[in-house]
Amino acid sequence: VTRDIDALLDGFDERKPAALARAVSIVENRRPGADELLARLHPRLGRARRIGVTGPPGAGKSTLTTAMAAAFREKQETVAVIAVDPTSPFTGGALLGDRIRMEAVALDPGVFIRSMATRGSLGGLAAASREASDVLDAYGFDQILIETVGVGQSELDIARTADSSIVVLVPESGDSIQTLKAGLMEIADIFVVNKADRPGADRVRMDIEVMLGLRMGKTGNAPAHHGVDLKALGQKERDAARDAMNPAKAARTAARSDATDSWTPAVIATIAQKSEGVSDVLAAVDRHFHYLEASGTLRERRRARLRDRVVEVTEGLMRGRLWNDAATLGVLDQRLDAMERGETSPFAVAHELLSRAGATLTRKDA
Ligand SMILES: Nc1nc2c(ncn2[C@@H]2O[C@H](COP(=O)(O)OP(=O)(O)O)[C@@H](O)[C@H]2O)c(=O)[nH]1
Ligand SMILES: [Mg+2]
Repeated sequence: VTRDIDALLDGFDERKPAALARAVSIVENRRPGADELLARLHPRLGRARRIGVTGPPGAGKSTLTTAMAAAFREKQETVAVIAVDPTSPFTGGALLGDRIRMEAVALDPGVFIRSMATRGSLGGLAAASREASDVLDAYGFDQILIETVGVGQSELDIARTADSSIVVLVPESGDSIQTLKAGLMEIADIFVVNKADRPGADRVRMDIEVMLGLRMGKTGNAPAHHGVDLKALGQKERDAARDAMNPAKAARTAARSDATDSWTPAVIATIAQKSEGVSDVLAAVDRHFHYLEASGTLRERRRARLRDRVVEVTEGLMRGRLWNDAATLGVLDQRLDAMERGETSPFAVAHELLSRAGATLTRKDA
């Protein structure tokens, strides 16, 4: 296995697409050697920007992702796209549509596209998309776009592996408030109101801005609302006070500021089908990345991700080693009689298993 991985890494150095495709498949399908491959790739991580694109089905995520990929390419940046769509397996019409639309950019060697359908648990999908992102990062892609349907906890987990999260809504999201309550509000670094060619886009944009403004007010980012004597203030303070009474405007102003101590999501209208507004989305992504770097949030987020990763891997290793260990299972079975008679308890046995597990848990071969 190690020799195979050496060959793969050589392929990475020579930027061979076949090596990339193989490496992605190995981690996606958790084939033997996946852990060693990821371990060897680790020193190469950290260059790519990971951008999540999340939102309800049909909002235009794939269309926007494709338009963003094309826009990045115009700036000579390489782009990888991971489309995670548990609601539509490969045979589904929606995904077929995605693939046809994406074909235009797919012929470009500076673009890599991989669809991941649900296989086993959604939790596994989050891990697979994150590890695939690691491989793409190590290979040297500038931008990694991760499309996921924002409908449940696991999809939010996928979104959380991104540096910047874009939440896509549409005018028809009369349920937009509902969507936002479902956790999307918390993960959104940038809101896109797509299908702005349809009526109601302004309304949705305003709703989001009001909500952002109210949230800012609550967390104390905006000046107090009450008892402000406008005449006693300078122009700047007067503007700030007026903004405070108008949450939507306050949010718009804050979203444009270069402050690095806080981030207020930009709300951008797009017609993804015609690539309208897409350059604004890219500019917002750039500004967000600048904020992440300048505020130290990027480093914080990446360190938190490393920490989570170690916890997750450790738990997986412990579980696998313990329950695949014949001696451990033997002791467990031996204690059944005593537990049945009430002479010992599951808790006491659990402690016993753990205290004799040291060598099992730390052995290197497993
Ligand atoms: N009118 C309009 N339709 C759009 C726009 N963007 C995407 N669509 C259409 O909306 C449908 C769903 O788009 P898709 O990108 O597959 O959505 P996803 O499920 O969020 O990935 C497709 O028929 C697109 O052509 C837009 O800006 N305006
Ligand atoms: Mg899609």
